[in-house]
Amino acid sequence: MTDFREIGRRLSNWGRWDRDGERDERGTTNFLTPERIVAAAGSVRTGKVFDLGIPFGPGGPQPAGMRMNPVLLMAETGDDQDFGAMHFADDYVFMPLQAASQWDALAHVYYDDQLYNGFPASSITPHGAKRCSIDKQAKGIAGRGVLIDIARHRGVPWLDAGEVITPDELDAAVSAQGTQIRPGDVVAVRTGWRTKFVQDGDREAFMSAEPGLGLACCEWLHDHEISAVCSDNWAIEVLPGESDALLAVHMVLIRDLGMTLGEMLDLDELADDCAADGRYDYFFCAPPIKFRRAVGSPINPLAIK
Ligand code: UVW
Repeated sequence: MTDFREIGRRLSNWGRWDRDGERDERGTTNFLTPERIVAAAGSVRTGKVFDLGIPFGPGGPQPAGMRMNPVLLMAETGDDQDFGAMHFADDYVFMPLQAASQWDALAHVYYDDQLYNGFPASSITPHGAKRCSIDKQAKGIAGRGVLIDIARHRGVPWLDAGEVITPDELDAAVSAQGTQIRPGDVVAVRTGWRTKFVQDGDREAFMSAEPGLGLACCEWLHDHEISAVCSDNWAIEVLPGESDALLAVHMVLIRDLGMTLGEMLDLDELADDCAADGRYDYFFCAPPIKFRRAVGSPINPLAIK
């Protein structure tokens, strides 16, 4: 079995972005420098916008159990109001912040009593995370996005549960697409797992296992100085995983590299367009909602070509 701790130690970014006595809480989104954001704007050529968020509602992928799908409740419908000509509608949403398209904050996953950059696990309290919460990513996340369409590269509608994506396969797909990976890129890896869910609606199957990145991909993401990684599955990584520890890729990426993960994105329309015009890069923009001390945030990411 692969030792995720050894990989984590080797790839650690702890201390890398500490400045003037300030300990960093943003991690790899520090790769999104002003120069790279200016360069990323060059990927906008047609003005086509792709909405990569999945719908937030009762049709979501959460099965009965740990998390639930978002519930919308109307506080006002405009009925029975007496404000003259004006009527208004108001609403509430109840949802786990991890229930649909989302960023994982750097406080979302930890091990051995330490979060990213050595902050103690006790930073996470019943009132939220005092360190590495999602609002620390409020300035972004925006920059050059690159889609790596593994399902298309394999010539299948989707990869099956438990199928591992390796660094060699990432390289092969990138090269077949004619794409170049640059430092600071936000990479989106398409497995087709959401495509399958849209077809069969099987929540238990969607959540009980999945195809995804293997542990060796942590090094690939580190060496390419990727600022964030996204996927169309729910955990980025292959499940069951290759380590005896659950969510080993999460532990290395979030806690050791300081890399935020974008989960449950809808990459299908974008993937079709990239295959049609042969261009797999775009301007990517997905700011989190600034929930104070939260360990994740719903997002509606945009890819603009
Ligand atoms: C866990 O399930 C712990 O993580 P995520 O929602 O990031 O996949």
